[in-house]
Amino acid sequence: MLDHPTFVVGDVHGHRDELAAALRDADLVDSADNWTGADAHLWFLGDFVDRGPDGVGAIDLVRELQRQAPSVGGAVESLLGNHEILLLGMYRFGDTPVPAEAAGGGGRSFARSWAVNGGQLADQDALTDEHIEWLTSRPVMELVADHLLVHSDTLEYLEWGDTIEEINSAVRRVLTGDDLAEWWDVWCRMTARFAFRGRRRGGRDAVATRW
Ligand SMILES: [Mn+2]
Repeated sequence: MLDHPTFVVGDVHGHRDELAAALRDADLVDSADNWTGADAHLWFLGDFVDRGPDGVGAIDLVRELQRQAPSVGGAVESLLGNHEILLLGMYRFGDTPVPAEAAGGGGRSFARSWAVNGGQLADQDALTDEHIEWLTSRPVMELVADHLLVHSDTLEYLEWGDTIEEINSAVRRVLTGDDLAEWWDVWCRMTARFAFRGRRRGGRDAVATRW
C-alpha cells in the first residue's frame, strides 16, 4: 500500500491551461497554479509539446510544481516522450539530413518529422538552455509503486539495456551527445507502438514504424 496518493498524467501536447484546470479539479493546484497536493506524487509520462499552442508553458508549469511540492512532502516527476525527442532534435539538428543508412532511406530530418507531427514554432522559440538541461536529464522509464511507467507501448526500450538504470543512462548518453543518427534512433524507437495492445482481429499485434 502506498502511504501517499499517486497521480499519473499522459500526453499534454501543448494544452497548458487545460492541464492546469485538470490539476485544479484534482486539488493538486490552487487558482494561482500553486501546489496544493500535499504529499501526493504526480508523474508525467512525457509529450508536453507539439500539436497544442503552449508546450513549453506546460513544461514551465510542471517544473514550478516540481520545485514547490517537496516542501510539503509531495513530488512531481516526469518521463520523456517521443515528442520531447522531436522538440530537442529539431532544436539541435533542424533540417540536417539524417544519414540514409540510419533513416532507412533518404529525405529524413528532424525538421520534417517535427513539422508533420504538430511541431510548434512558438515552442522552439521559447526553449532555453535550462529547459534543454531539464529535459535531457529526465528518465524514459521508472518503476513507481510496482507500476512500470513508460511513454510508448513498445518493447524497443529493451534495445538500450536490461535494467531501468541501463536504459535511462543509455538514452541520456545519446541526448547529451551530437550524433544525429543516434538521436534519430531514439526518436524512432520511442515512436514505435502497440506492443501491448494485444492482437486485434485481422490486425497485427505489434507495429514498429520508421518515421
Ligand atoms: Mn507519444
